[in-house]
Amino acid sequence: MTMVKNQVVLDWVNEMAAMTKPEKVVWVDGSKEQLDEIKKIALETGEMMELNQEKLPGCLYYRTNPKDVARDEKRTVICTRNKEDAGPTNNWVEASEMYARMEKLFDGAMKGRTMYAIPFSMGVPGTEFAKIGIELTDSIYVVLSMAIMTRVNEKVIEELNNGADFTRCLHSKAQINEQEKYIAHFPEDNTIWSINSAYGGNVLLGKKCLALRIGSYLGKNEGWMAEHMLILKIERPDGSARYVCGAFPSACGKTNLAMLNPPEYFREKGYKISTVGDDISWLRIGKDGRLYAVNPENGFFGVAPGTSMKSNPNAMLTIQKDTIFTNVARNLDDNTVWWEKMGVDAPENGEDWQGRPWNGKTATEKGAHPNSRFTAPAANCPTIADEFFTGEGVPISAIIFGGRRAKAEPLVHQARDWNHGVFIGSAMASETTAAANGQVGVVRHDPMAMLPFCGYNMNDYFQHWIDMGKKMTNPPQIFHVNWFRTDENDEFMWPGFGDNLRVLLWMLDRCDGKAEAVETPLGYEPRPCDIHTEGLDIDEATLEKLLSVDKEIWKDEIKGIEEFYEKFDHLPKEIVENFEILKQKMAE
Ligand code: OXD
Ligand code: MN
Repeated sequence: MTMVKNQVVLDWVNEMAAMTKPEKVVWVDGSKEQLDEIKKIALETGEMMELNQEKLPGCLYYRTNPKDVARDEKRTVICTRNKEDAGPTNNWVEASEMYARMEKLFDGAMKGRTMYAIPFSMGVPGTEFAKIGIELTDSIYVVLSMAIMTRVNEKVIEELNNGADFTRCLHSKAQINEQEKYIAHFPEDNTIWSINSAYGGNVLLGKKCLALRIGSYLGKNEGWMAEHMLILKIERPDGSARYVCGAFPSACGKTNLAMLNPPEYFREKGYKISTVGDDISWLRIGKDGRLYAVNPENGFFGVAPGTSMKSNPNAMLTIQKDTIFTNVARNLDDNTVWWEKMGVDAPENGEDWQGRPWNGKTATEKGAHPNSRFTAPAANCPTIADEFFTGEGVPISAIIFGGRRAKAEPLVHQARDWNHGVFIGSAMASETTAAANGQVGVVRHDPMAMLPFCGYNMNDYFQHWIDMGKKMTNPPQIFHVNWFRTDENDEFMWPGFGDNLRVLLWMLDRCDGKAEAVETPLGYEPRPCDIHTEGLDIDEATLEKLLSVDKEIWKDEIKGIEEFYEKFDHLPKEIVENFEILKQKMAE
């Protein structure tokens, strides 16, 4: 193994070890031999379990503490010197106060344990987009998950030895004490400290913590963007390839859209969809004035329930090997996994996500936790795009915002220009689902789907969007979609899933200046005849309804946006202007 020689790195690791007091420190180089050794330890101690190696080769099972099953936004903190720099949407504790509080918790937290030091790269090491981090952790689940979700290899160590800067990530599961759990970000020090959790979103520090919260802060200072967006490649029969990014709050079908399977009619014609990313985009302006995106991750950390051969066959095929399953149910007959809406019968001889005997035929409680997950290598995905592996950035034609809206939002609309699109993103909202918190249909504003992930003052984040637009000579077109519009009987009017390609094709034609549109108060919309409906059983009246904008409903929408904006004391004037235009148009 290449040794880490960078003295800055070694000093930091020694300092963290002096505080957390592990029995020993093990550097992780990502080699299969070493990961196999580490895996063996997790199986011996019972930290993880091996699944059926014939049916699910290389797959492991992991369970978290029942109180530690999701990202904990209340315990997630942005720690800056001044409160103003964390802004109105983040929890804030003054940085030195938080260090002092957490130093007490980290003191001796790894006693009797091994500290693993994981040098990792978000993005392909050596590319313009890549950023390096080192995560120190006492959890083997974290080691094995980081080896899937990020790039852990000798190249990263070489970069560090050449003096590369890095994000200092420290994690200890400590005692999983929920009263003393913190996921703390110190953007001014390029540092993340996480303690008392072992759930992925709180402890795989490359993902939400580095790639979004710290990433968005670095992007603001360095002139790029870190966004909660999937990246999709669409190839058309004429040989043209186009790339789009999409930002959606959770439970709005982001992973499904990223792995979309074209309807048969389009497949036969030669349309092809490939996946570049399903959750995070890093975006930079190219020399040609266009916006380029990479997916900085190396794997998928997806929600299992609802994933089936029908809803997302590509995800199902991705998770057949080398995958870690967390908090799903197990079938004890053949030591495989199961979850709700998997599309196969529930096991009678099963175990639920908490390890209790569970009979899927008679059970009244769920077998899998609603936020149970799979952690799978992106390379397993049958639709993964070649560009994912180069890490070079793909030119983005369109940015799509979306939410779950029963009535207010039409199937699709296009922003008049970049600034109007930034307004649309800043005002976007989604209705909560029963699965999420029991209150159905509560509208929650979530600008650019970044509310829990923006690592600095969101006023300034909006300004950064406006400023990026000014620097681009050929910016992406911005669209808003809503796959979830319902009719008088509360039935979805749009089929969704693969058929969403039909809407994407209109967008791409708009980007190419080839499709018609009509102007509405919200922007540009297709006429029903502009949407390809070949092979789809939908009538024009339904399409009309899907595309309609109800000014009465928008009176409340506008009130909702106004209330939401009260938080922000220095919204960019371009956003305020576009809101005024909307209000005028809705009043006409
Ligand atoms: C999320 C996730 O919570 O991707 O957004 O896990
Ligand atoms: Mn996400």
